Amino acid sequence: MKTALITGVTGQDGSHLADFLLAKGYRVAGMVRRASVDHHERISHLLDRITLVQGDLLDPSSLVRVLEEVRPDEVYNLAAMSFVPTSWAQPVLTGEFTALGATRMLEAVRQVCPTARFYQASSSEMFGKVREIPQTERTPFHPRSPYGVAKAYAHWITVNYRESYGMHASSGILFNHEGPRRGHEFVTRKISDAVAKIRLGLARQLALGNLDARRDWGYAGDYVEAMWLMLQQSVPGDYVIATGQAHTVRDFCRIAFSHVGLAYEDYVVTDPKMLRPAEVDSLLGDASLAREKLGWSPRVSFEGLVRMMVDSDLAILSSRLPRSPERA
Ligand code: NAP
Ligand code: F7E
Repeated sequence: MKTALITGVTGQDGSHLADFLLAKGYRVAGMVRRASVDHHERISHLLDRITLVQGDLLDPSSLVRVLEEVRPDEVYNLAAMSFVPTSWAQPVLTGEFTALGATRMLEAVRQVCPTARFYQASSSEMFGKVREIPQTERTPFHPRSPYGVAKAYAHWITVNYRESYGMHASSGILFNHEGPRRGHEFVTRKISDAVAKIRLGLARQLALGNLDARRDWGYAGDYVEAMWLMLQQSVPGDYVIATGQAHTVRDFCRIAFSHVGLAYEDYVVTDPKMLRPAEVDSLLGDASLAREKLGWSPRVSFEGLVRMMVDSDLAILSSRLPRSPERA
């Protein structure tokens, strides 16, 4: 039985990856940071099957202790400050978590379990103001936010540890991936939640920023398989993971609202406060390398993803509504 350590296990991807690895027969440990109130909603269904260990990317000694305790065969470094707008509000902390956090983790692995295989959660945000379309593993980076800059650092330090120490360290350059477990601040979940609220009479309007931003959106459940596949290769490497199709925020709204029989134009308003100091206008990934070398391809379509998210939010909100006398 292999042992995997997941940092960021309470996040969207960490919870999907834990599901995936448990189904593969792994012993799974998840690193969590201390909070005054536990927020384990995404992993509540598997708390009796995984081990939680306390550690923080800011504290190197905690990482060493976690690795000594877990002794993992595979380390998935998913923890980060992952919300792009917050990275302008907290640029230094973003660098500490998202950039230096990766170095602290790599250094701890090098000291405690240097033969463990390491996965770094790199991001399409590193391409930013894109130099070519579509983006591949060879496309130069031009990040447009403190988050993107921090991820570019973390990406290159992973390459550097591979080249300096011969570590089995790989990066997945993942394009946006979503699903019912996505945080509410990200645009897709913000839309699916608002659509459900409007359909149920709980809200009247949805305020968004740039409706013309274009993203290559996939399903998170499909993308965690690619992370695992990278660590099963005899040779480590870097892989773009994407669907190869881009859609605008407006497209997402149109499909989400029409799924419940509404027209988005009647509800969506734009709010300049949601615009970013520097926007990533358009991202489109080419995952040919992952398809050829890993045998990976996405399963869920864009339309399927939008419908899945709206249906999930409708179910969540409906279950919280007071029951009418005739339904009781
Ligand atoms: P997420 O839902 O925001 O989860 C982030 C996780 O990181 C949470 O578990 C959080 O713990 C943890 N974390 C943050 N700071 C930490 C610290 N100092 N020490 C320990 N843990 C810390 O993010 P996600 O969508 O699952 O993304 C997973 C990773 O992939 C992130 O690195 C993200 O930047 C990257 N990525 C995501 C996408 C995407 O589209 N989702 C695309 C490319 C790359 P708490 O619960 O305690 O806050
Ligand atoms: O924005 C536009 C916004 O916040 C997508 C993270 O997982 O993926 C994610 O980063 C687009 C942007 O994700 C609103 O301007 C319009 O162009 O959902 P998002 P993101 O910034 O692409 C990458 C790959 C990561 O690595 C990150 O960790 O949507 N947009 N109106 C809006 N965005 C938000 N959040 N809210 C709006 O109201």
